[in-house]
Amino acid sequence: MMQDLQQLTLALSKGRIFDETLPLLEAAGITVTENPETSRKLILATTNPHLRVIIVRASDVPTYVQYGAADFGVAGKDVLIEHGGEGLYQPIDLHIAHCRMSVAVRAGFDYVTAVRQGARLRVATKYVQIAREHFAAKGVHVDLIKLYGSMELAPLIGLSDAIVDLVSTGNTLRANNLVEVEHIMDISSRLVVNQAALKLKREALQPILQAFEQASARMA
Ligand code: PRT
Ligand code: MG
Repeated sequence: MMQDLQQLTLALSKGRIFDETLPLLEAAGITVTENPETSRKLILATTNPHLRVIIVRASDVPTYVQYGAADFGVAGKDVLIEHGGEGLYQPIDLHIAHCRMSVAVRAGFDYVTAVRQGARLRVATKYVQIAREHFAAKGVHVDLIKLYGSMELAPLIGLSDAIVDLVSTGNTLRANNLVEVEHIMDISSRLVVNQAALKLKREALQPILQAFEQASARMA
């Protein structure tokens, strides 16, 4: 494929990542001229004729960037760990879309005793990589059950003893009578850049990366 060394494609997901990336783009003097919440378009123009934004699922951002279909993108640390980061250069923590990865159980479930007794714990999660590493490091034997959403339901309905999920305000856990019993890691979103684009399109990318870096340092 012939590389257009001027044209840049930025992969974002709808919702919090798009919303929280907008101020960073503004800091680089760039406005996205369409709103993904009201438009059904998946390719959005910006005020910079050399930059377009594509809208993809949050967990697909690293894949688009890895294969060079997008030159760069914004993805949560959770998504990047699960993807593995192959083919991605990760230069900047943008300090946006903050949350934490936690273990939660039904209120009243004796997690400490369950873990101490060494019985296999059933853990439902979308984040199997993170969960596997967390429990392996503790020497806790787990059966991981992969889910794609609504993890909070699993302990309530007897699918699992615990969940590994993202927590922000804690409202979702509280509403479902679950409690956080372990904090695994803090999560924020990072800029990811295709490794070939970083070399071939450095001239076009550099000013945007620099503006992102400065704007996100102010948010840290
Ligand atoms: O929604 P979809 O299935 O399309 O994909 P996604 O959930 O991966 O995307 P999105 O846009 O919801 O999340 C994108 C990124 O935002 C994630 O990869 C995280 O890095 C980050 N982020 C920050 C969060 C949250 N905060 C968050 N609170 N992602 C998800 N949540 C969910 C969480 O899973 C739980 O269900 O919100 C619920 C808990 O929120 P509280 O405020 O009730 O605690
Ligand atoms: Mg979501």
